[in-house]
Amino acid sequence: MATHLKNLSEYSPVNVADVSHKRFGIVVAEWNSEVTEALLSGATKTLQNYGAKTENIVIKRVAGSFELPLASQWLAQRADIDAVIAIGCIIQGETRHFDFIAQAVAEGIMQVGLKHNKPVIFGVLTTNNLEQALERAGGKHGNKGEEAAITAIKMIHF
Ligand code: DLZ
Repeated sequence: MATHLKNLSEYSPVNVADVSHKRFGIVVAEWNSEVTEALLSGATKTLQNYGAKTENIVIKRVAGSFELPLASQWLAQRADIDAVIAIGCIIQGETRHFDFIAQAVAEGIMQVGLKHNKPVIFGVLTTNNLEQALERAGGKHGNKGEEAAITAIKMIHF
């Protein structure tokens, strides 16, 4: 578990370790799939470690991170989904594409959570290069997918 995240049992008086009756939606961008699939794996394993059932984790794939907000909305508006995790990896290129996509995705994902009054977690890496992304997708800097899953559980038990 990421060191900066508090132990879940310290975080809330309720037994947050049990999410066996919760349903999660995960949207995964296919761009930089080597990274995003590793993030997805980290997220799903973490949810399962805290009791989530495989059949209660709905996974949907979209082309790129720009599509994450709308797809997150499609999941967030489902009454049976308790929290959504949006997973992507945006890597700095030689054009300003990076800035536009990163900004739009962050803003869009936040808006979906506010609109649907439901946790929509920003599990998107924004890095200078692939190496930095891999370091955060199971490498020396942990796995942002795991962090996103823990954040979703914390928010469900706010
Ligand atoms: C076009 C594009 C570029 C240049 N870079 C990335 C990236 O680093 N990460 C990512 O998730 N998606 C990228 N995309 C694709 C856009 O997110 C989007 O899928 C397309 O612009 C179509 O809307």
